[in-house]
Amino acid sequence: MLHETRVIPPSAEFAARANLSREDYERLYRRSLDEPDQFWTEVAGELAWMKPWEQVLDWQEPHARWFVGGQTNVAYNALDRNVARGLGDRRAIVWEGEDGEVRTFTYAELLREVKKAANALEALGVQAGDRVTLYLPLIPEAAIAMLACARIGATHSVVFGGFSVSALADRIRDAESRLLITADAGYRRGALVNLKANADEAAALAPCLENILVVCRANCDAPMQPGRDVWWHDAVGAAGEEHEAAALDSEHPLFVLYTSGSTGKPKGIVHTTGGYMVGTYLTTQSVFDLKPGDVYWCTADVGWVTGHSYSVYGPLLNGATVLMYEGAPNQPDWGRYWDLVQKHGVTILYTAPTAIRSFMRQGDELPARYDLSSLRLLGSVGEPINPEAWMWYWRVIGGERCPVVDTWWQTETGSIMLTTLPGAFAAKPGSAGLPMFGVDVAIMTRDGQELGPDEGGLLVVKRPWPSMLRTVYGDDARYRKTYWGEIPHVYFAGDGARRDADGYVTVVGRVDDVLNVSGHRLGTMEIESALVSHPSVAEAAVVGKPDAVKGEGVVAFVLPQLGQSVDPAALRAHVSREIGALARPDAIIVADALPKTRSGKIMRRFLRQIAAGQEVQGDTSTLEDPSVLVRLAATPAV
Ligand code: 6R9
Repeated sequence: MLHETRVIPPSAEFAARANLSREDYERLYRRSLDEPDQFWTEVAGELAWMKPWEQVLDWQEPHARWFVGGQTNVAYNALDRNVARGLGDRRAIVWEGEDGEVRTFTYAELLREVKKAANALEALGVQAGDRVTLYLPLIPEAAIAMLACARIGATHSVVFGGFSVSALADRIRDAESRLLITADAGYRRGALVNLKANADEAAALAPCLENILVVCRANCDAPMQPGRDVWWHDAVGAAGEEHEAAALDSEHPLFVLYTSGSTGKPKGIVHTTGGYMVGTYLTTQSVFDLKPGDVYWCTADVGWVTGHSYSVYGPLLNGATVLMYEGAPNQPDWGRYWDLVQKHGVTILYTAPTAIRSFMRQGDELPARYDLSSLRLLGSVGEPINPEAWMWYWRVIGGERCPVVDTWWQTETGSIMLTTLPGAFAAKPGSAGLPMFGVDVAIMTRDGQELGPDEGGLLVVKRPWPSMLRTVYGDDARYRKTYWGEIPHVYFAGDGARRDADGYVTVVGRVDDVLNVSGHRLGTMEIESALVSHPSVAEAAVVGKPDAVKGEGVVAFVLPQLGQSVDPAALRAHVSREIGALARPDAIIVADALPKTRSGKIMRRFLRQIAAGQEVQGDTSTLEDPSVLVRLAATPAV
């Protein structure tokens, strides 16, 4: 990646029709930094407000309030506003199940469903400010439930359907949710995942839960606990079709989304109403060059931030037609995405490098069997994309006709922060690119020195932006410390990066103990806690190792309890149960000791080298017993 020199400009055709040119970007970007109040007033003014704001930004480091005093509603802006401007008959969501079932909702139909769901939530006693946890497959009801929460001012907390009982229970408890919305089951690679059974177990661990609303996705014979459990089709089916969206303060919490950090407990990232709405609205429109008639597909599940901002809120705020696909990319085979593109005439595709690398492994023949000529723009998100995968995506999927936008951002940033606008700039494969409007980034050293071109350092943001996180749920001290306490007066992203002479930023990966496995963030500490909670394990250290498809794989070094032996299959199953299958170790190395300093700190740096099969390099003199490294390197993984 260091030697990547290719530069891929957009085709003349694409550039000629693009919403934003290079001159537009330069003018608007300068304005967004020099006259931020005017810039954001214009953008936010394109959306509907029930009460205008008095002040664009109130910044009391590290706390920002945007569009202060204003009142609005994100669901109103995504639905009622679009229906009012004549888009009622436009398709809002086209959904395809893994089993091939298709359901379509126009904007008018989606609005009706969301109003009914909002009434049903209120009938269950949910009020503005309450938290509602969602644990659902990727079905239309997931978007409907999110929007219904937003409509009444309930703060949603979506937990990815692949998470385990204990991960779900932790998140319900941390958010103190009164209501859980789940489904009887979901389809994954042809099999049924029994979400309701997990929900029941989690409910037993989370006394704050009062009700469970259950969508029937599979066969509807899930056991229901009278007085607590309610079928979605009963509650929503019986609800009225009239509902007025709540006028919510601009800083009203829209959602909490849990993400892994460098310590054991996942953080509940809090996003609020006005700023998040404006940020996702503007970035979706400009980065994806949205036009009427586009069929836009972001493959992310709503369990992740990408699914929040770019499968639901951003595109619907723009009146786009969104494709949603429930299942796995290889069900029934690796041609499924290309079949979906062909069948639904997808024009914009936004997916992750890990998926692209999996497709690449299957060869060029499979995509060649499908008509992909509807595509006009491709996007990538979730982890650094290696130039080879970028080129393959551009050549084989995009037919050398579609620009590829690599987009860097985070759960915390709420919306895209770095990219090259597709019609405005040439892309440099492997480099995320230039800052979005209002985003003021720099590369710094740990002690806050700004670095020059091509110098590697830490990626920071120097001023607040509308869709930034506001706090960590229930732990503002952690918010201050993690994001604004590492380097004084700047937002610390936790990523290493460098910027070239043209201003393009290349993000190289995390600098903390966070792994990026198939685009999903996992804390090494989280996995270690899961491992040591197994009776056979005394101690564990987890590191990442480069993986050709997943980006990073999970390697666990485990020390057995005295007199016990470690069963790798049982340990993997245990991690799946504790966190979810995505955290299952790829390799387990059973050790008789871990490399520790005299003060007892595990030197993960050396473990990373061993995991990657490299020679151990660096100063081992601080280790209590350097011979541990030799033994570990000679131990085969199981
Ligand atoms: C949106 C999302 C955030 C972390 C982030 C970084 C990595 C995401 C990237 C990228 C390089 C890109 N990351 N996009 N690295 N290039 N285009 O993925 O949010 O799940 O919170 O992950 O993912 O390391 O810090 P989230």
